[in-house]
Amino acid sequence: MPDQNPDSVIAVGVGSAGCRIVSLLSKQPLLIDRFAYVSCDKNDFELVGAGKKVLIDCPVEQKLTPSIVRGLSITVRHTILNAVRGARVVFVVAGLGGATGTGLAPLVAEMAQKSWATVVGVAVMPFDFEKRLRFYAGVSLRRLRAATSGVIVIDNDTLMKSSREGATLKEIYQLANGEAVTVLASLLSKSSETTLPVGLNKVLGTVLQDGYSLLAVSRSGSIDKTEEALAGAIISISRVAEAKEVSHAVLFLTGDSSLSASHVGLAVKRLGSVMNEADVEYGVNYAGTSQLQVSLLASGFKSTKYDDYDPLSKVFRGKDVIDDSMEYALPQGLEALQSCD
Ligand SMILES: Nc1nc2c(ncn2[C@@H]2O[C@H](COP(=O)(O)OP(=O)(O)OP(=O)(O)O)[C@@H](O)[C@H]2O)c(=O)[nH]1
Ligand SMILES: [Mg+2]
Repeated sequence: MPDQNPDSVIAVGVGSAGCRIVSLLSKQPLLIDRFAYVSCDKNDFELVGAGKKVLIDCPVEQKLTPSIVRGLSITVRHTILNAVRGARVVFVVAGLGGATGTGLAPLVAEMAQKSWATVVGVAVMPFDFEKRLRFYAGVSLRRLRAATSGVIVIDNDTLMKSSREGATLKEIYQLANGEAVTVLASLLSKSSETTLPVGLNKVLGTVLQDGYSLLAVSRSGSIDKTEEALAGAIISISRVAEAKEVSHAVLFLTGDSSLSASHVGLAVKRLGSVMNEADVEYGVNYAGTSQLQVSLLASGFKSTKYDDYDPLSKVFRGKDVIDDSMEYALPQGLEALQSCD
C-alpha cells in the first residue's frame, strides 16, 4: 500500500455538473483538502476554483457517448491517477446521463480504489424531463456503485421542486447546485465556534453501507419547524426510495441560538422512529437564521426509482450476464425496453 496522507480528502468533479458542484464545494471551509476536475469541455474549467484540471482531448465533429469518452480518456489516465494518488478518501462527483460524467465517473472511481482510497460516488440523477438520459444514467449509477465503497445519490427533480415558476434551466441548475452543496457542506463541515460537526468518520460510516445513500434538504419557519422541516426531508427521500429501507442516517440542523438541545433531541428521535429505528448521527450549526434547515443523509437503500432506468439490469435481475459495453451496443430499441415496465 502506498504512503497515504491521513488527512487527505479529495473531491473530483467529472463533466459539467460535477465540475460546477466541486467548484462550489472548494469555496467553503470543509473537510476536503484537494480538488480536481476532469472534463472533455474546457468551458467546464472556466469558473472553477483551484485544483488540478484534466482536459480530455475530444474531436468536436463527433457526437460523444460515454463509451467514446472512456476510450478517449486513455491518454490522461495517468494524470487522473496522479491527481488521486495518496488520498485517504476520494469523492467522485458527476451528473449522470450525459457523455463525460456518465462514462468517466466509474472509471475515475476505479482508479482511486486501485490507489487504496476509500471512494464515495456523488451522483446527480437527470431531471424527469430528461427521459432520454435515463438509460445511460442508470447503467452508470450501477457501475459507480460497483467501483466505490458507497454512492450518495442526488435527485435533480427533488432539488428543482423549490424553483420559481418560469425559472430558466441555468437558474434551476444554480438552485439545484446550491441545494446539493448546502447538504454536502453540512455533512463535511469543520468544527467552529458555531458548529458541532458530524465528522468524516460518522458520515463515511453512514455512506459505506449496503445499497445507496440519498440526500435531502428542507426548511421551515413555522411554530412546528422541527417536525415540519424533518417531514419535508423525509418526503423528499421517499419520492426516490422506500423510507423503511433506511438503516443509517445523518441529520444536520442549521438554525440560530434558539435551536435548543430538546429540538435536536426531538428531531433525532422522530427521525429514528419514522425511519425504521435507523442509527442516527447528527450535527448542528447555530450560525443560521430562525428558519430551521434540516439536511438529511439516509443510507441502506437496496432499491430506488433509478433501478428502472437500467432495464437490462432489471431484465437480467442484476446478474452480470450482459457485458457492460452493451450500454452502447444497443442504442436502438432501448426506448422499447424502457417502455415495457
Ligand atoms: N444539479 C445540476 N445538474 C446538472 C448541471 N449541469 C448538468 N446537470 C445535469 O446532469 C446530467 C449530466 O449533464 P452534464 O453534467 O451536463 O453532462 P456531462 O457529464 O458534462 O456530459 P457531456 O456534456 O454530455 O459530455 C444531466 O441530467 C443534466 O441535467 C448542474 O450544474 N447542476
Ligand atoms: Mg458537459
